[in-house]
Amino acid sequence: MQHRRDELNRSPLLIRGYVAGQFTDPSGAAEIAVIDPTTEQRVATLCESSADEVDRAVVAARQAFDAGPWGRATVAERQKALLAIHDVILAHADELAVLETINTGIPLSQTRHVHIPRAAYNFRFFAEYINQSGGEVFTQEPGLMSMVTYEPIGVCALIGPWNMPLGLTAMKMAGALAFGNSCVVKPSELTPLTVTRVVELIEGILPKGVVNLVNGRGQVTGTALVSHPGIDMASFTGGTVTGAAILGSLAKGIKGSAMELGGKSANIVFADADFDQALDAAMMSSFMNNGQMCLAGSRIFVERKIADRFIDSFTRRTKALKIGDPLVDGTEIGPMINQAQRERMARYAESGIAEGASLLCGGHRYSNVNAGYFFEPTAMLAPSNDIAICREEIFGPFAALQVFDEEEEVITKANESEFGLVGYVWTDNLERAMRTASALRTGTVLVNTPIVRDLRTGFGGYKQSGLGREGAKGSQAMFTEMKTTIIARAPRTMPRIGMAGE
Ligand code: TXE
Repeated sequence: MQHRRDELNRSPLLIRGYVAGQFTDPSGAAEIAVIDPTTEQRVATLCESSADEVDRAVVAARQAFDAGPWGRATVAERQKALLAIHDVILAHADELAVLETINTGIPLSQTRHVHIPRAAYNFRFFAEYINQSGGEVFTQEPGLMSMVTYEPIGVCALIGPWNMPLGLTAMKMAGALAFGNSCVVKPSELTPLTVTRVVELIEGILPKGVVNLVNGRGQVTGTALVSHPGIDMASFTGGTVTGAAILGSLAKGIKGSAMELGGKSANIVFADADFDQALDAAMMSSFMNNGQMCLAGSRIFVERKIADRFIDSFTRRTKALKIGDPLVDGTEIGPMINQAQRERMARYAESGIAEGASLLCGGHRYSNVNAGYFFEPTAMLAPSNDIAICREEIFGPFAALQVFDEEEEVITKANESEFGLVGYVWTDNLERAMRTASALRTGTVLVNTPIVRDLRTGFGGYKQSGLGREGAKGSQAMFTEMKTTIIARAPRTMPRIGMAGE
């Protein structure tokens, strides 16, 4: 693995666009260094797709959709292609996991066992789903039939984030392709390595122009893509501010949108919960993925009766997290994606202290390394829910703990958020679990379990956490147009107007 990093340092990859079945000519493109956040060394050079290249990608996707065979392919043909993509990702799983870890700083144990298998499974899931899903038929009266069918929406702009680059982008690609669309994919400019490699690996599986790739910054390539009149919808995962800007562009063309945005998820631990399970899960949902997860349960509410013990154990375990090179076995926390994210952590630690929170551990740049954007895993005890560390998405290894006394009080506090992505509840009392789950204003509630993703269910958020849901029916709603066809099977009785002219 280290040899792969050395190799990339010696000869960085060239990241280009892919349009109508060909990697694009990078001459004249603005070049952006893609950095390994562990070493701060360049591992690739991204040749930015200009507005012109974006235009060519959208036109290629349009032509593939309007005139090509994919939108008309049979279910069996689409299944075959999706399963081939699944297989090719799994066949290259080790290579992709190492690339993902080098590019993101996320520990290899997680990219290898979670990100890459999940990326592959998305394609398999949708291959199976399209075999089972269908439309609906209603009869209003004898002789009249209403038929609802789901048809591909057309050209989908798929914009991915940097915190799970392949897994989250693959979810969008699998859904869009399964329902017969063509797409233009734009990975984050910080983490284009694995998506670009997969586009290379799947060459030949799909007709030309069905999958196109553009690479570049949000303000350049991203803006050109979401404001292009030739797209039919955009599916975006990323920050809420960026999501709002994209919605503004889409609104001008009345285009469809699906937004998976930020979160500030509450993790409520009642005193009757299984203490060890709740603690293990609180650690996981605060620090997995280096804490850079939209679904992080990093706003932890602990009932007073167990608060001292819980906070003490949580702090000791946070201090003991193994920080280091994410390629090395046993590393639990790697670097932040870039310097800006590391500085953001430090600013939140300072703001927490200024607003009266106590620092339990961490709070500073981790300096026991020669390079890399490392930050100490941090836990703070907050005096109230109103301060920035309890309100804003921090997106790093940073937990804000609060103590509560009453069920009603904690539900109110959990819902006092602009976000509504996930809620975690830990209790042994079934009625309380049901009450709390139904009171939480979030798209997903997890009771006595850390995150579990079941693709048959929808994932997405209430409030500023997004629009739409990813997974089975949610993805179908996102990537299809619902068409109603009403058919008369017998002559209709209707008022005969204008008969004076007869
Ligand atoms: O991501 P952005 P950023 C949150 C997290 C983080 C914050 C900012 O809190 O600190 O967002 O992160 C593309 N038109 N999340 O700025 O901007 C961009 O190129 C079209 C939550 O790094 O959201 C990239 O491909 N595209 C999150 C993608 O949007 C644009 C995951 C995401 O970038 C664009 C990541 C534009 N105007 C960050 N501007 C989650 N929900 O999981 C940017 N992009």
